[in-house]
Amino acid sequence: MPPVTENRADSQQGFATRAIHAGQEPDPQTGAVVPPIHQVSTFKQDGVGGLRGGYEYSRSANPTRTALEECLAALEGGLRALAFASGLAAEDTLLRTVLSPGDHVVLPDDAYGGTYRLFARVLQRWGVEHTAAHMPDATAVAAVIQPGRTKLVWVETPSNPLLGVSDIAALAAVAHAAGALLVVDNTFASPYLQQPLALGADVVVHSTTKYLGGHSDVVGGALVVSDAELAQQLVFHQNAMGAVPGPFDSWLVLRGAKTLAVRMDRHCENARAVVALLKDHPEVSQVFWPGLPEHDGHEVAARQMRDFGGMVSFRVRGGLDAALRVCAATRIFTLAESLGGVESLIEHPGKMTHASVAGSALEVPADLVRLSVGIEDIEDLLHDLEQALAAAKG
Ligand code: P1T
Repeated sequence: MPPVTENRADSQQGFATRAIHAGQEPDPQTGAVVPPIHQVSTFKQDGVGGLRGGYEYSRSANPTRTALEECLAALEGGLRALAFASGLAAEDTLLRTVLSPGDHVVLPDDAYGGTYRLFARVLQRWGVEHTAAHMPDATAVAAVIQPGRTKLVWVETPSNPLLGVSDIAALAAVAHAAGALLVVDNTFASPYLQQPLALGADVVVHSTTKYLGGHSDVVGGALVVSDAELAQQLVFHQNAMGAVPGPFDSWLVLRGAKTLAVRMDRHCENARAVVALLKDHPEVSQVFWPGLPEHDGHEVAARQMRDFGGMVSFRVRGGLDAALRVCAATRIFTLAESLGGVESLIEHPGKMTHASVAGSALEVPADLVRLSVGIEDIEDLLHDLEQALAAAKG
């Protein structure tokens, strides 16, 4: 396994330059300007232990995955990134690296349903306890910390699906005062809009399935850290647990990441226009988007994010059935789970992505609809939403 090295990207470069070049020098043998897909499981040794490029077996490390990991570390301003087969695989590896039976974690009261399910249905059986807290309120988080037992504070900001915004620096202070790690799931913002490590977070988690991949054609995950010792522990567990992405999936995420900056700008711009339509629409009772001045977390978001993102949720005045009718009526917004791709998606969190949190502190309103606003022509998106909202009345 190659040693953990500081990422080689020049941290002085701008974001878009790093996205296109970090970890992606032209291939030294052929000059190929894009890193090759090293579709290989094992590497010839020149005598036992004589590794040519530091690679021995692709679960431990693979050059295409290394390229992705170096790029992700550069984008988050971290020391080391690790790529995984999915966002949940990244989460599981992190949790079983840093937690032991008897430990306690603070979880958000708004988060991706699958993340909650991992804690409530899997880790709990291994003796890890959790308490859900309202993460935008750092005082409420401090109040549920169990001194000596709480090892980790987990936050999504913006959160899925209610777009809550939490103050990363404030939560880092609360977690660190208790000797706990602060983990930030940065999936909704992407590293282009928000850099949690610079704000004091210890670990950044990504579902690279979303904005980083950006084209709804790959499932992947990542962890990014600044601390060398934690990096070493994670590298060990990544190999020991084995939930790694293949070379082609690594290559797809890397290809997607190159255009993250321009895509995110357009996602944000389109979301802004979608919110303007929804806000005054008679069938809509509430709109969730951190860019709205009346949003509880607007000031924090304006401080810690570059822009407000492409995810928008709203409540439909007519309740559950009306919300389901809207979801069924769009023509350009595709009814599907997931988010962050170039195409616009619509979904009903209560019955889809967040069905697993029904009855828990994370249960979402039945009349809630979530949009992943894509980068199509905005006139077409607005027209589609207008006609779908007309279906709300039935
Ligand atoms: O799906 P996967 O790559 O395993 O990532 C899980 C995950 C982690 N964190 C956040 C904030 C997420 O939104 C997700 C996945 N979310 C969806 C599939 C969804 O539609 O919300």
